[in-house]
Amino acid sequence: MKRPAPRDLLRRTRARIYCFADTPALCRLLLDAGARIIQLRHKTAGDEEFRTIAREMLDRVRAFEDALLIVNDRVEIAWEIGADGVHVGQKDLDAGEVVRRAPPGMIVGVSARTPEEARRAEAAGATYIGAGSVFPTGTKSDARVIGLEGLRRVVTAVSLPVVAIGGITEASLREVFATGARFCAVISAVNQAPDPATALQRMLAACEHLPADERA
Ligand code: TZP
Ligand code: MG
Repeated sequence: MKRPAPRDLLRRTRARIYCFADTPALCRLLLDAGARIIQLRHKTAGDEEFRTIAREMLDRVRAFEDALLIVNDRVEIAWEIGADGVHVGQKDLDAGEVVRRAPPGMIVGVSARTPEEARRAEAAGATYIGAGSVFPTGTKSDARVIGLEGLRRVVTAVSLPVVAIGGITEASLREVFATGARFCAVISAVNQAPDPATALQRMLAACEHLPADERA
């Protein structure tokens, strides 16, 4: 059967924790634990190393018919390897240009801290908005905190699904999803946990008991 377009898979995905990996091994571990959205985020690798990691991660992701690989920042590599999506920040490429150049059906995620940025990204044709940092985080040194209220304002400003990010832990999932966010993006609370697979499984299970948001 033909694989649905990445955007359709994103709309349907029930695993509401958006994960990050910078190695194929971590990618596989997260997929095996139930992740269905993996972002390759690697700030320091050169393009050659990044391309190799991306290809290997895509191999792992393709072992699951409903899993998605989203590439952070390096859109050319994402297109070259046939990734499911790209994610760009406000300081990266222009969202409209990325949307115009992306293959049909590809996911284009755009970071936004304010309702204005979110509306602009929606008008440019983004597939989802990444909004944060919701809480203080040690993972991104230049992250500015928007809080739950800031997140709620972004959620209300657009009809796109919103991926909340920044300092989210198992304990804060309920209040973050209560803003109407569709996914929670989590780096340290999973990847730096003593047992990442168990940490992710606990978070995915916690999501199952929260009210479903049908915005996506
Ligand atoms: N963008 C805003 S906050 C952040 C990014 C990439 C880091 C999120 O990491 P953590 O460890 O889940 O706070
Ligand atoms: Mg970026």
